[in-house]
Amino acid sequence: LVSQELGLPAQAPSPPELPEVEPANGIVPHPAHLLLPEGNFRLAERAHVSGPVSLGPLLAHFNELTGLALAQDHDAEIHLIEAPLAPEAYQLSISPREIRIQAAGEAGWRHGLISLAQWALQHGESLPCLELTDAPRFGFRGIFLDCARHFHSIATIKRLLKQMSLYKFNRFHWHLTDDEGWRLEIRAFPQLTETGAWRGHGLAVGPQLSGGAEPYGGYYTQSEVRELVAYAAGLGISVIPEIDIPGHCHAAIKALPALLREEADHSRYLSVQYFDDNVLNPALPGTYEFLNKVMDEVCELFPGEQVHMGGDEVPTGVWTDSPACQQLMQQQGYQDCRELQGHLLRHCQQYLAARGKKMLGWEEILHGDKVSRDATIFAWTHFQAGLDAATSGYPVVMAPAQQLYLDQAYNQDVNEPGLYWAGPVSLEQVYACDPAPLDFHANDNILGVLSPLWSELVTSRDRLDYMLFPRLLATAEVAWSAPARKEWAHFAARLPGQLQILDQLQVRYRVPQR
Ligand code: TNX
Repeated sequence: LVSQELGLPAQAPSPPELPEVEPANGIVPHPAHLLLPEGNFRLAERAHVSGPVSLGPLLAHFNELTGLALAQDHDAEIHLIEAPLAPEAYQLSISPREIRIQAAGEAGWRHGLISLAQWALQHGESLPCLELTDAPRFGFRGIFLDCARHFHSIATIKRLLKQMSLYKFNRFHWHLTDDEGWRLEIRAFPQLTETGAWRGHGLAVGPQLSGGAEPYGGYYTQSEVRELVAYAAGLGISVIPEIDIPGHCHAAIKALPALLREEADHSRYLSVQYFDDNVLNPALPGTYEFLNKVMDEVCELFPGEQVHMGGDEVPTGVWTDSPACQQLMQQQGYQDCRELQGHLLRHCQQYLAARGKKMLGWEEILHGDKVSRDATIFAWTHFQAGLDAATSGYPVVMAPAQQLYLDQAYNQDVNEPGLYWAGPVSLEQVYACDPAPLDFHANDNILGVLSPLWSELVTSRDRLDYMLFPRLLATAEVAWSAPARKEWAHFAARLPGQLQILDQLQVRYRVPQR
């Protein structure tokens, strides 16, 4: 059955089932099928690896993780072998004489090497023998980092990408713009980062408004972005940029008032985060001039197919007193203000489509019912929103705040850092998330999972580690492992071995408490 599920060739009858791995030393995410035959393999620090392609980058990553110095050579004891498996599937076999990793190509070999790296990090040079067959449950396995509320350096992001690769994530959702800062260099509008990437005391964007406080912030140059995207690709991770519009645009509006503000607009509103001037106006020509140029540069910078345009949390009351909006509504026969948001996002979707890209957005991009069914919906307010979107025929990424938000506190203890609006979110709650319940009829539309780390409160790398780990491991298993392979007690028993790995990688995780 396993071989059929994974698209593996039929095999000779497998050996009798041996007891599974002592959970204390296990692999996360839990593989689809695992046997532990007798014996051990001695892994030399400079062992040789053979393979049908040049393995340089794959081995460099393995060596960095494990501290070993594997090198490619024909005369080898570790073999990467081409086999007709599904693209991300792999088989890892460790026998006393040799190690074999079979896969259709790079993605599978990488997964196999990662499992081997976890095994080596836990067992040292004497590796217990292993027969492992594996493939992911979902194709979209993502981690999200908000780099707008607080700026995180390229070095910090690279470190996160390495950690993600150790748990077989393949999407990095990069939140690049928000009220508190615009972090992406856009050549057409230098003001966006000259002004919009900095803030001083309080929430005012721009060092000149800092009231004496040191300017704080930062941004990514286009060459840094290109380098990061290439770095991620080397780890099997594609980077999804997010330009969050039309809400969450305080920094952009402050930076480009002549283009983005309508003087005669007297609408009064307040965003959830207390901004009263953070929404783009869908009826201004300047808005389109701005967005088109931003999208041009984004499409060029990010080779992936997916571009996230935000769409979340547009406050009520916006646009009601805008002459330009009133005119557009009349012209188009719109009844509801929310149609203006749909109008703008439909433009973005079409503009991106003409450049070969697909638009992604938070669930509110459905407001006004104007985007077409190939927009991917990121469900965040609650689980049911994802099921509803999938039922309506949209592809969906599940990111329910109550289960997968890593900015929420782990528990209610007064000293526990984090937000609470959807929480607390314990390790066990993350683990319990099942993104595609067995009896749900539109499971085919559920692409996978995203765990976001919003960073209003993430002011340091230690805090980042603390909020992410070990919850990121639970998300990894939610995204990868089949429901039949997921059991909290088993995961909890495998955790100490993983924490030991995180110690070796100097990750400042939260020590799990009862
Ligand atoms: C809601 S989730 C937001 C963010 C906040 C987050 C805090 C979403 C699409 N929008 O702007 O940072 O809550 O948890």
